[in-house]
Amino acid sequence: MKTEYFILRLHDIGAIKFGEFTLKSGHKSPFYFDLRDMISHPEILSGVANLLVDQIQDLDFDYISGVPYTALPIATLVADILDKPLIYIRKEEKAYGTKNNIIGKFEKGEKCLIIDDLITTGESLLETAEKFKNEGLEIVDFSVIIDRSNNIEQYLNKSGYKLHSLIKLDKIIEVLKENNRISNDQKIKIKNFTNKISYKNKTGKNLENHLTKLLKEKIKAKKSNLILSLDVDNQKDFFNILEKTARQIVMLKTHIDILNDFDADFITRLKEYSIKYDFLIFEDRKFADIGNTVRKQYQGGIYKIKNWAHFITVHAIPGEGILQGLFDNVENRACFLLAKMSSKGNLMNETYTRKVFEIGEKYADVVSGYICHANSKEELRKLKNKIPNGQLMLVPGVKLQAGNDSVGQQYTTVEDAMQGGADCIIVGRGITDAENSEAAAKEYHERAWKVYKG
Ligand code: S5P
Repeated sequence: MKTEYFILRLHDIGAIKFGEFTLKSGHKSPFYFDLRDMISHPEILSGVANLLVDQIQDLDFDYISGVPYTALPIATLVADILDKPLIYIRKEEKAYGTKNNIIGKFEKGEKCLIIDDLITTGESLLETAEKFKNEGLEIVDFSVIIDRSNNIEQYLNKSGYKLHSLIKLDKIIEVLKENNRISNDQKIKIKNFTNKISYKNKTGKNLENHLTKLLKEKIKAKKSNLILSLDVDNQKDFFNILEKTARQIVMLKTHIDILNDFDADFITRLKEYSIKYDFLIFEDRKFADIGNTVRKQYQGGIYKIKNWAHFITVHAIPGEGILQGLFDNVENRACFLLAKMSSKGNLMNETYTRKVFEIGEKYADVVSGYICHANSKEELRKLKNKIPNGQLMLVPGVKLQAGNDSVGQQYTTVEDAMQGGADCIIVGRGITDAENSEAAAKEYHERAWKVYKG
């Protein structure tokens, strides 16, 4: 069966529908895919199995798996044709008996290819892969029938996976239009819709403010994703470490109120360093009060943060007023919102994080991105996928080895942070407490950049 014919048959049986459908996200979509009924049409089912076989037969794997329910019968046919053993994961975790969540026999350390019917955000495939990996299997390849995502391959690649998709949404539209199954109007509507809701960009705009652009350009120019968090309590140590590490960093993060010998000269010197070594300045003040108070804290007091910090951190907990208080009538300044902290037991649940992204999207002119931490690259990837297009993800709680400190800090590795989609990593004690801070900064810098550049 040819792909074109397969697309037309899917349309015939109502697996591809056009009209107005409300998605889980609340968006109204002009099209809808549901491949469950393919099992009622043996010639389509075996046709798609053969197309998948053509696509994957040269890949290196020991087992085939299908994500229940829709992809499981298809994976069964593919496994039969290729004479490979089939395994799959129960949809509901077993609460009793042998806690065996994989059905079928397998050897740890062997490779499994996963088949699914559709891919949009990649979240469910990544979750499935993680479950297999927890059981000791190696996962490299995903095979999907319809890819309706917006460039999900590149994200999966960064997490170490390869996506093989049979058809993309553009191809479906093209074939159906050529065969007069959809009108030009419908075609335009579908295109507009997919541009509008790429899986991580609800408004369709590239939400890149002037400061975001500047940071992105600096990342490229310095070939560095490293933000140093220089949390020491005196100027001597501060500038000693800065002198040794400044070449490696794209941005310096301060906690100005930690210094016990702060004076106005400190800011003059800091600015000189920032120009000489070409890094941006980021004061991690974590503002969290009503608009009127934060405005005074930001612009006044002894630190006058607004005058020297390109970026600040802000908690969205007080609501939008905090951003109005901070940035109304302020130019050339932006912030990062705390979306998911690294400290153990923090109260930022999924709903909170989502609302932070919503506020950040609305105020994208002053919000350059988000501070997000998670203990695995998969969890981080999920966060990254929800961040509006153009905004950045900075990941704190990063060390060469995962672990904790004694007061709640949790660390993930440089590789996990970067593979999870970090634009920058924030590193403090991993560098400042190292015997040789220069060498440590170099190592963090190089390891992060290696993943970033792919
Ligand atoms: O969730 C967070 C957010 C931030 S900004 N977790 C954090 O650790 N940070 C900051 O990153 C924290 O205040 C500190 O300055 C730095 C991490 O330091 P480290 O020594 O644990 O690497």
